[in-house]
Amino acid sequence: ALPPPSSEPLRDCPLCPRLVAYRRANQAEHPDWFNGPAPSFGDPEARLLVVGLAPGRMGANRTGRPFTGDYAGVLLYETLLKLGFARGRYEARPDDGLQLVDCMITNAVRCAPPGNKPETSEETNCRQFLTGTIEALPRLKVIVTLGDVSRRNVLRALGLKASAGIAGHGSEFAAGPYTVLNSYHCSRLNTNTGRLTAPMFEAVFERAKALLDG
Ligand code: DU
Ligand code: SF4
Repeated sequence: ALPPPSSEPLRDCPLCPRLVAYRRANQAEHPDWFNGPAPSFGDPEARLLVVGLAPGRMGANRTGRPFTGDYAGVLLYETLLKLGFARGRYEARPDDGLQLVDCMITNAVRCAPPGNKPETSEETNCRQFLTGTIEALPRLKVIVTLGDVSRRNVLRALGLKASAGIAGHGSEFAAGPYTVLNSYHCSRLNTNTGRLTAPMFEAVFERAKALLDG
């Protein structure tokens, strides 16, 4: 039998040449930044997995923790704190002591893509680590997907077709042994335009909580 897929890429993962070049350029310009594949963050016993798109250049790519320092992280971490999926305080630094509770956060693509836009081949290359992350969580029940790239990659990481899910904010469907809850991505663009409001985002995590408590 094949070994299980790895949940974490190598620190200098070579699989996506365009993203490797971007990491190197960022490293040359900002040697004090993380500039690598952002590892998953959270509770290894999590029943809830949150899957983002990819690190922001000046956010997770700088700090090394998903959504940390990204504008999107403010709403995400404040919502997790409010619902009890995190404790402590989010201060946009990886050493702020914030702890996730019954929750883990990862990204469909682990390296920052130029313009926040990964190419399809990069999603494909990185999907093995998403599969590995899912398989490494023994208690996992609910997956929150942030945006459509996340939704499609989670389905494919589970060996399903992207069409097996339902697009759009608030959709809910079974995917293998898990329930997927889909949300619009909590990016600055979506929150500034009102496409995604804080109550809309909270409702997704309230539903996750109800599924886990039920
Ligand atoms: O524009 P912004 O809200 O600062 O977020 C940048 C961009 O990266 C946005 O599309 C959210 C996304 N993102 C993510 O998917 N995962 C992360 O860990 C950090 C940021
Ligand atoms: Fe490797 Fe994923 Fe980074 Fe591509 S995006 S280089 S597969 S860690």
